[in-house]
Amino acid sequence: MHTDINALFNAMWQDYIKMTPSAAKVHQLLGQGKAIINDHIALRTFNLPKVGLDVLAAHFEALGYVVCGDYRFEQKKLVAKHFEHPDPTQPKVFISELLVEEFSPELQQRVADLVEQIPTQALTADNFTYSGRHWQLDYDTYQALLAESEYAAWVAAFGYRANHFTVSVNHLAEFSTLAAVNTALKEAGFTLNSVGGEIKGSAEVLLEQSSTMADRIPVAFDDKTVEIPSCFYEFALRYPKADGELYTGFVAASADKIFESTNVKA
Ligand code: OOG
Ligand code: NI
Repeated sequence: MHTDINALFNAMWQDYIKMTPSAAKVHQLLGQGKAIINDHIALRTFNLPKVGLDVLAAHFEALGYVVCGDYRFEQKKLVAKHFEHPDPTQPKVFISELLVEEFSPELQQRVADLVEQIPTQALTADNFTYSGRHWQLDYDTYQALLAESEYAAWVAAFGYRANHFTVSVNHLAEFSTLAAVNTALKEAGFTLNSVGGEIKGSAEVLLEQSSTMADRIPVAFDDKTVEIPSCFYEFALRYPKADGELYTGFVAASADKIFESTNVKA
């Protein structure tokens, strides 16, 4: 496990921008050359004991992160938790896991076959949270997973890495509303996730979020290389609670739609 929080996030960012060619352009557009504060990053996994949410969380808990909220997504058959660091300038971490047992026996078997291939020592290695996939995967298996769960297919194809970074709009010098951020992104040619509207949430729930649709990159399956959705960029604007401090949680109804930023089918 990493002992240096900045080293961990730098390595995760380097991996993320390889998966997300548009991220560097978005970064330049919104930051105008200045540093950008990340609101949060997110990771995905399957809930099998070997590699469940807790296994990923351990890499962040070792650096001082503590669990601060949990969330359930009935329809997508997912649960998630979010973690915060005592230093509020460090990104929050949102980790979800697929409830594998709620799917068909065929999906359960396919996922078990993937997870079994992860070498045990990889799970605690420094680089696990940006190590990608640890298994063979043919295109038919990807398609079979996709038929039941976009999420399962994404994890199978991309494995363990940040599926998005999130710009803290509160900290941007040039933009003060999420609508202004969205307009700048669209004018620059980026496609936003419009599921349930471009802005998810509101001042009333203390959090507004938007995201790009994931980039598409060529992914090497065992039998062929195919362009599929990889990772996306998110934008978050937080509002103060009654005590004046910014809300630090997530909003399940909004998160439910952010997950769809990696959908293959519109
Ligand atoms: C996570 C989706 C939820 C948020 O900020 O609400 C989320 C994912 O796509 O893995 O990131
Ligand atoms: Ni997010």
